[in-house]
Amino acid sequence: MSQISNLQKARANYQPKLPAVFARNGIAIKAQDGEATTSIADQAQIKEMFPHTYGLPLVSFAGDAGKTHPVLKVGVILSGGQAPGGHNVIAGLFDGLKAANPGNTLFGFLGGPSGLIENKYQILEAGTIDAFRNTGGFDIIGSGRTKLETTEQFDRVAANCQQHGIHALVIIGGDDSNTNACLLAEYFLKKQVKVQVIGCPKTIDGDLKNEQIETSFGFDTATKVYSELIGNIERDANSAKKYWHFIKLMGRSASHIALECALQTQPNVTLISEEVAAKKQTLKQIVEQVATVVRERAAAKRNFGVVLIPEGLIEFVPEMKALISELNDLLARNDAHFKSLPTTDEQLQFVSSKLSAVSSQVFNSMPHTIQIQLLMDRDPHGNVQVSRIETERLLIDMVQDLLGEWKSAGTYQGKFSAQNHFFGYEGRCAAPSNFDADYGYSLGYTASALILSGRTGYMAAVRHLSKPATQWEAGGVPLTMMMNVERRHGKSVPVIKKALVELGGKPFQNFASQRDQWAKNTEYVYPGPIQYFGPAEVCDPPTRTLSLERS
Ligand code: FBP
Repeated sequence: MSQISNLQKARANYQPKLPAVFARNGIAIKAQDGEATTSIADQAQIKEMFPHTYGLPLVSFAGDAGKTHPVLKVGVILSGGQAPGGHNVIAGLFDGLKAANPGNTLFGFLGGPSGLIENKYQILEAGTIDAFRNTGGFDIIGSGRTKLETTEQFDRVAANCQQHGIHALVIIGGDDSNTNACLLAEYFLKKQVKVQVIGCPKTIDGDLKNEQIETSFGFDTATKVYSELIGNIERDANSAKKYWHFIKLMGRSASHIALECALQTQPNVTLISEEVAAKKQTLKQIVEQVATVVRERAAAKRNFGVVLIPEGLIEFVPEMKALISELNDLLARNDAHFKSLPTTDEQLQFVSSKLSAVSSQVFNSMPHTIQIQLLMDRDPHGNVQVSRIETERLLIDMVQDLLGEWKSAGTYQGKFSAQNHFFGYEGRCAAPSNFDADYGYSLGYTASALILSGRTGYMAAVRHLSKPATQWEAGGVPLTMMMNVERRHGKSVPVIKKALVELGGKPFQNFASQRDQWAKNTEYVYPGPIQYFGPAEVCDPPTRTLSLERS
């Protein structure tokens, strides 16, 4: 890295805050076992699938100064999409390991899980770690989306670890990566491979959370970046008073990002996929809902507004959900034939002819560009890549058509001029907020403490996150505790349960109680950019979601 910005220089000196137990004792701590645990659902099946790691106790840490630790070698990978705070997880892990014994070594496996399988690594030295402290991105060792799931892969990972004498692996990833961390921990215990496996909760999507894990790192910074941009657009909309802005936000299936940004910026319309599914809303009904707000604002001479759209929306609309699931099966079964078709038109025709009558009708009613986007390659987990489907454009076109019909019928007299935006990559590598810098570092430090206490099959957990960091508590949660059994590609498999927006939860309820006002009036809030220097109330507050959920 040749040149760095002035902010980066100043930010390099930021010392992330740690939970009190570490702030007082450093890594000289003792692990304490809590109660034995059970999985959140499907207990009998999960117990049978994970005989060695099921039922482990919760772990917390207390002071125990003076203990010496043997020399350890630890490997780390970053898995999946980038999330601000990842570099600090690695820095916290490094500092915890070095504090325990300066002879400890940290191996960074390159490019995500594939680095672990293919034995591509770099030994992380203090100079490298220092250059990446408090920075965004995953470029210190790179990331990737290879699935670590087969026994052949597990055997290769075991062989690579044994070759280097590695005692423990830390997997920094989302729900799928941590599910695989759990499978790996179980496999190693079964095969008596002496390598511990510890997970860390990462994802901007905010969907890796439960009773024990309050949030994933990255959600805080990403939503603050998007909220800054949305606020800027709202101010532009309210200044020019001539555009409707349709903004799609990343987040995969869950709408946590859209909901958090709505709470921060108070736009006119926010669609929440989980509500669409609960109400079984059709695409037509969603379009009517948005167009009605446009019409009501037009009647008050407000021909402008802002609409937030979660990127997974399309998958939650019942007729689209059915279509996507048919397409997933169809493309998986006919992969070679489909790819051999020479033109896009032939591919579209092939698909349309194989779909059920209902899905074929839905598919054929979509604009050509959306049809093509629906057929794009699935990700390694077999999911449609929702970030590549331009739902925001689809909604603009459909709202425009409906308003046109209303105009002809004399029931609408406004002007509708729309702009589309997609915010995702803009926030994933932002310099971490104080919250994510502190939380990421604390997670890394906690992972080192779990390793030093000999644990495997755990996720590093830091709790009481809505309070100041000095009141945070560190511990470990057995990965099996978060598991349930789900049907994936026709098979029953154990997976960490993905957290969707709960319609009965405080964040959604808070939003729902205000959204009608925000639709009618112009009550925008402009959060401005993340602040790294200044008073705690400006620099440190957690997300609204976390505050509401944990207050
Ligand atoms: P993770 O679950 O890996 O953290 O995904 C985060 C995410 O940004 C999603 O919001 C988005 O749908 C996806 O990654 C985009 O994937 P890609 O980086 O492969 O374009």
